[in-house]
Amino acid sequence: MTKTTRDWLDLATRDLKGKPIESLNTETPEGITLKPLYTEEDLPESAASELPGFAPFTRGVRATMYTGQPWTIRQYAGFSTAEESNAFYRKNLAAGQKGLSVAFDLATHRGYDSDHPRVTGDVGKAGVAIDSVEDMKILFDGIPLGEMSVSMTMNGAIIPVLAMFIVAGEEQGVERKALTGTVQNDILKEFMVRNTYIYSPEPSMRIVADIIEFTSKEMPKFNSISISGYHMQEAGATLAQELAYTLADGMEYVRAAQSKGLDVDAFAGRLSFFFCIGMNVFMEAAKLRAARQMWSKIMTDFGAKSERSKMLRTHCQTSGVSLTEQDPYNNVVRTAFEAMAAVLGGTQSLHTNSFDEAIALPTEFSARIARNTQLILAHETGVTNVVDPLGGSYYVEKLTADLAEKAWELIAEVEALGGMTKAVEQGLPKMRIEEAAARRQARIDRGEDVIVGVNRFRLADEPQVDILNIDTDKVRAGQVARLKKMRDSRDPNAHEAAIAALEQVAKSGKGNLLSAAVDAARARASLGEISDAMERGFGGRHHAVTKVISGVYENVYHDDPEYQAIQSRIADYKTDKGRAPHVLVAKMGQDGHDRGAKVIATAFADMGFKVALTDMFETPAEVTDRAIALGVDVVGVSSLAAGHKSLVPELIDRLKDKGRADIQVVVGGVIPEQDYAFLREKGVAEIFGPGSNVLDAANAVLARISGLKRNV
Ligand code: MLC
Ligand code: 5AD
Repeated sequence: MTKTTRDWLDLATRDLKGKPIESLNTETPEGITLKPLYTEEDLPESAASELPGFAPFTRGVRATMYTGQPWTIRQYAGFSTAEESNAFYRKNLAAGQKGLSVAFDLATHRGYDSDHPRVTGDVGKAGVAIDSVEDMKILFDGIPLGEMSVSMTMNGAIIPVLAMFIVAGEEQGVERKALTGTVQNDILKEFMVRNTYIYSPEPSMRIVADIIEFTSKEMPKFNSISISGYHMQEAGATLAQELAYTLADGMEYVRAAQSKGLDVDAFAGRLSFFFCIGMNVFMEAAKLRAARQMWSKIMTDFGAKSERSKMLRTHCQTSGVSLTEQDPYNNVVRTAFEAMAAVLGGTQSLHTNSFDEAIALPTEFSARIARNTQLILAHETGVTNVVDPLGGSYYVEKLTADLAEKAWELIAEVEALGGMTKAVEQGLPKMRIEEAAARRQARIDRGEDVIVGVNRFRLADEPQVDILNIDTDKVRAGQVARLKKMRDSRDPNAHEAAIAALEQVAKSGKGNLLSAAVDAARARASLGEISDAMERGFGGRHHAVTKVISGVYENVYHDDPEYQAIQSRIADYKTDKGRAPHVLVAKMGQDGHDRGAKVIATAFADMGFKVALTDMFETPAEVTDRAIALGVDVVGVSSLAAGHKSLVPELIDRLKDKGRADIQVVVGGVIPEQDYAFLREKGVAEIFGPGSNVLDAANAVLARISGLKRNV
């Protein structure tokens, strides 16, 4: 006799020895209740009839998907100089990589030339330094831009970078219409999470619209934007938030392009997406399916007629935050599962992270393992043999529908505020994401979210791994020399005329910024000069206001004995000294990652510390002045982009010079073990690497402030 779910329930209840079946439910951070079993009864109606290649594309954007053509293995990379990055790209392509993806250094992201005084610690770190067309030509030397598709992750300084790319193509003899690739060009999420903005939201949105206009007319094979949820998840967003805010951003870009008078079908087919794929395998696959389904509806509502306009095509990258400094070879395994999830979700293009992610940029060895993870997936597992292998799974289909439902709610909230530009100005999505991040940190600290090798199954002795070291002084010197040579040899009249014209386009609101910047790049204007011209035209740079949110950590932790213990120690300190222990959480250099700083500030404030947070992108001199003015006990530097070896010693020296060596400096973030001794020698009191427990950190900082522990 066929069994029913009722029969299953009876059987399961017997297994449970009296506990209710609901005790097996899982509450996800997205607010979805997972049941222990899904059956035909859970299948959404639409799931039965959907086919790949047809709107709403739940099962994939192409009819044949990977059976026809596998996804693009597109590893994000860039470091040091254009020469070195070019050599690295060529090796990778020879070893099976299929598309390029350029990582620029932070100076470039923020629109500064390598010789700018604000970026001395950032040149060539975390990406490649590009100052002009000359660098761009070297970067793609021997790589035919008419054939190889190139992704460039650039947002703030997108105008000079894309202009230089177009001119590099020209000088390779490649017409604009033949250029294939993608630019990230997604500024809204920069204001939300990634922080490499340069101008205020309004002129920034004009830049996006001008690029969509230019590329849709002149570069038909080029994807004008990569609307990115990746960084939201990295910043702590739930998958529903990542999904919702990414699509809401997309809606805003469509409106921006329409405001230029463009027909939706003229540009929508070249909008592309980018998602993060974390460890929740089925939820991640469901997220990509839901994203396609939802975007198809959104674009239909925007009046799109062509099927292509309704397709959500996406790149994915495995999650960086899911990887650990501890027992780092575990990261190979994590990345492999995540890559599988991305492929089961039907991604078009994929980057797999290297296992040394939490410590430094990839070495040649770790990059090889990361690439081979995809090659093995594509060639050995059989995953490409069938289109959408998860289609029809009771669980995944239901999860697809559940996630979409949650995301629609969040989109409605944003739309009610007047769309994403307004929501971003009001800080709503950023706040929601920061809350989610603080909750996640609390779950990890409490061991509710298990991370193997970190909060469970920890190794007694951690293996040391070789890491990539970059001599930034050398890179900077080379860049400065090349800039000088270019400035000395260009035609000053042509250069000045092009810069003046660009400034005028920025100022007047008339004309196309990218078009004017192409002329400037051709006249050998540098990246910084092009950025500055627009800055003058727009009337300045954008300064974000930083805020510490409160109560989130307290909410999750209030009944935890360890948390209560530190609260009472802080209370004792207050009674004793008549004031709270005072900490300044600082971000220095062009490193835009602020999740760690925000989580620490929130948690410490909830425990009872008095906490201040600096603005982003501060110099050591600025942080010194702020620390002294506030009268803090400790400066906690959060560093995720390798600036700690230059910026932190400078901060300590400046505090000393001002007679305030008593203000102690602690450092947290991506700090390789190899650098600990160096930092301690420079006077750093405590170092908190990735995976540090927030309560442990708080105890250590309090001990320092109370004088229980002194520098030796
Ligand atoms: C694909 N094609 C097929 C097919 N599959 N044709 C027939 N049958 C099939 N089965 C066609 C496509 O239609 C397309 O042509 C061409 O083959 C290429 O395939 P694709 O699927 O479009 O792949 P790709 O070119 O790789 O483009 C993927 C993309 C694009 C659309 C998502 O935007 C992209 O490459 N994005 C990468 C973004 C990225 O790398 N970002 C890094 C961020 S790192 P046609 O003509 O239709 O185009 C970051 C970190 C940080 O941001 O620093 O913070
Ligand atoms: N090279 C390779 N990967 C990089 N990432 C960032 N910069 C680089 C680079 N220069 C990856 C890391 C990081 C994510 C944002 O992108 O995985 O977490």
